[in-house]
Amino acid sequence: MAMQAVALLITLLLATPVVYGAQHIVGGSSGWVQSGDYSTWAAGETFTVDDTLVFNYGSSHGVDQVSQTDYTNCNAGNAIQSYQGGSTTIKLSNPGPMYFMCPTIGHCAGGMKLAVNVVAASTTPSGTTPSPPSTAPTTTPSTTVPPPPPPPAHSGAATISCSMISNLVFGFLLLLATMFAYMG
Ligand SMILES: [Cu+2]
Repeated sequence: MAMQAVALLITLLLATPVVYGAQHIVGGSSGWVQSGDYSTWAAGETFTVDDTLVFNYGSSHGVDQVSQTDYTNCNAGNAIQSYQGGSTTIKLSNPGPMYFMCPTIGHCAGGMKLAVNVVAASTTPSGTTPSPPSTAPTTTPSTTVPPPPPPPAHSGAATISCSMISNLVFGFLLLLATMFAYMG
């Protein structure tokens, strides 16, 4: 029973996905489209530093990273970054809000805009918890390995005790000889 529980725990630990940089496919299988509802989509996701946003879209669309004001006003005129090409991967390098919109006229106003709030990796328990178990097992064996060194010290101690014993034996023989000399 206990073994089974341990085996189950190990299986669960191994099965836990490593959360180093999750990929968020914007809009899921629908992708980055004109009819998308990206505030609802973003609300269901947790964006952590080192995660990536993947925009998949048709040729009539694009991805502009914009300021909060430009996001609100659907202004693509001051884009921080502009992307085209149908597939754009953006790494979320820093915590804080990020705003995106489609620069095609009318698309942003129609809802083709995305706001994400990127959180630091340490503040999300779901992102941090899985990693310690993977490092803990590697640290435990390394602390158990060192013990081997003792042998040389032991042989040294053996040499010392040998010479001490021979000294003791020699001293004892001397004592015996002296005693016999007195008795004789
Ligand atoms: Cu568009």
